Parts: sequence; structure tokens; C-alpha cells
Amino acid sequence: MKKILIIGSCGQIGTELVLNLRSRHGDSNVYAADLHVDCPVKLSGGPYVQMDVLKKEAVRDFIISKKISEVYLLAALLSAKAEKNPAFAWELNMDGLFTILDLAKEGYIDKIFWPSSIAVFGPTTPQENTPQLTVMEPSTVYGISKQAGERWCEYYHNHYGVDVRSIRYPGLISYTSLPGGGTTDYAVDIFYQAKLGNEFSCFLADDTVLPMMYMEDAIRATLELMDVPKESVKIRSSYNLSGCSFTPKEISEEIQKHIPEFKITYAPDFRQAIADTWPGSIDDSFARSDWGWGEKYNLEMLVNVMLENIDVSMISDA
Ligand code: NAD
Ligand code: AKB
Repeated sequence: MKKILIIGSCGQIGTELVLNLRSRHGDSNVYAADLHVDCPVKLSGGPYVQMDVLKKEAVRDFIISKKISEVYLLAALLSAKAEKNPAFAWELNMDGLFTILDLAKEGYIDKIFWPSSIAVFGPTTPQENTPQLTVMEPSTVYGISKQAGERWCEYYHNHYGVDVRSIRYPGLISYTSLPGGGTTDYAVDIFYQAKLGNEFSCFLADDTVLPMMYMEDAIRATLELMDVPKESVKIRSSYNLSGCSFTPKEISEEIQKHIPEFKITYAPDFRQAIADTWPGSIDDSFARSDWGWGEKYNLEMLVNVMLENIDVSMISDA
């Protein structure tokens, strides 16, 4: 059986990815790695290692000694946190990627998944049905790091034959773990406040439309992309991927169908300026034709599943 490593496994995507990969490949073959000393209970069914992706030699030693053949590199600072600490965001988002790309170049790793984001687009990008190939002038440090990462992934593939695969995730909505500091986090936070019976103060304006996706779709897309033969992966920068697009007003109205007394107010902060540079909707026709992508969840379905499943005790002020 191949050995798989997920770096950044305790985050919003990592938690669900580890569980999915373990159910497919066996608990003992999927190593979860993150900065945290202790393994979170949710990931305790298989091996966990404390790892700082910036400690290059330790990462190399682990991957080589455990004969890891597939790496999912999720450790990063997301858009809002990155704007607060641009220099560190650049270091974290880029240096870990080079460590993993170089290990693949040297023949130690067979396949890499590295996520990009809709943040690669910027204010000069066409905002509606944003094409795969278009103007990309991101204006956030997060977007710049993702765009640079995409270029390096393609470079390592073209020059060294590295099998690296990537998706430009939209904002992801899930209930298994909390989001880690992005501009789309409001669309998760809103469910906790609604379920608690609280008024929700939204940090984006009511009409800010952004591309979003329910986590189950995002995990399925990731595994489908990683499963297809390498010849099918024609885009070696990163694939556009679309779930559903909505505004804070639209998601609040969908929640009100279940909780009529739910109230939302709007107090846009620095994250509004980030959101204003991102697309409203995404053209993912390359993903559809190259590896058969198709989303399952629309806004109505994701609101249903979130309200049914979120556990309000996960947030500290519950
Ligand atoms: P997250 O912030 O929830 O999780 C990131 C994890 O990485 C955390 O558990 C953190 O402890 C860990 N980490 C941070 N620094 C580390 C280091 N030096 N070494 C090892 N681990 C470290 O992020 P996420 O939402 O799970 O996102 C994962 C990836 O997907 C990121 O690259 C992000 O840019 C990308 N992405 C996420 C979304 C989304 O909506 N969640 C959308 C687009 C792209
Ligand atoms: C963020 O808001 O930073 C992330 C993303 C879309 O990359 N959710």
C-alpha cells in the first residue's frame, strides 16, 4: 500500500481529507502532520506527527524514512491572516511548497496535491464566469503566493516531470472543523450564530457575491483529480472549480427559511477590500472535460446539511 502524508492536517480541509483518505487506503497508511503537539481526537484513528513544514530537513527526513509516495500540502496562511503578516505568509506559503516539489524532483515522492484558490484572481480579472485562462493580477499577499505557487508547480512539471496536481478552491463550507482565517469564513461563522439564536454581524456587505463550495464536493474533487491518470491532467498550474455562488444576503435568507427569527447585520471590515477583488462566479469547464468534475451541492442543500450537523460547542463563546 502507498504511504500518504497530509501536512496541515488539523485545518478545515485537512481534517476531512485525512478521514477520507484513511477510509480508502487504511488508517495506518495515512500520516497526519501539523504544528500541534497533540493529535486532535478526530484524527486519532491513525498515525499523527508533529511537523513544521518550514523545518526543511526534518520534513525531508520524515518523508524519505517513511517512504511517503503521496503528499497533500495544506499548510498555509489564508487571505485575511496573510494580510496581517505578509512576510511570514510569503515564507510559509512558498517555502514548504519548494521542499515538497524538490523531494518529488529528486524522485522521493510520486504525486503531490497542492491547493490554490480563487484568490489568484484580482481586480482586473473578468468577474463573472471567470475563465481558466485569463488576466491574473492578484492584489493580496495570499493571492500572489498562490499565483506564484501555481507557476512553480507548472514549471516543476514541465522541466522535471513532477506529478503535481492542484485546484483553485472557492470558499469552503464545512462543519467538521472551523475555518482558519479567510475572507469567505463568514459563510461558516453564520451557521454557528444562527444555530445559537444570535444576531450575526457580517464582515462583508450584503451584496458581495463570492464562489463557494460545500466541503464534501471539494474533497470529492480533490480525490477525483488525484485518481485520474496523469495524461488526463492537462492543467498543471491549477484547475478552476465551481460549486455555487451567493451573497451574505442570499445565504441569510436561505437560513431564515429554517430559522425565521434569524437576523443579520453588516459591518464590512478590511476583508471587504479583499472580497471585492475576487470573482463572483467561476468557469470550470476544463475540470469538467479533463477529469469529469461536476458539483452536487447548491446553496439550498449546503444550508440544509450545515444546519443539521454543526456542533455549536465547537466555538468558544457557545
Ligand atoms: P486552515 O488554516 O484551516 O489549516 C491549515 C493548517 O496548517 C492548520 O491546521 C495549521 O496548524 C497548519 N499549519 C500552519 N503552519 C504550519 C506549518 N508551518 N507546518 C505544518 N502545518 C502548519 O486552512 P484550510 O482552510 O484547511 O486550507 C488548506 C489549504 O487549502 C491552504 O493552502 C489554503 O490556502 C487552501 N484553500 C482553502 C480554502 C478554504 O476555503 N478553506 C479555499 C481555497 C484554498
Ligand atoms: C480565503 O478566504 O482566504 C479562502 C480562500 C477562498 O482561499 N477561503
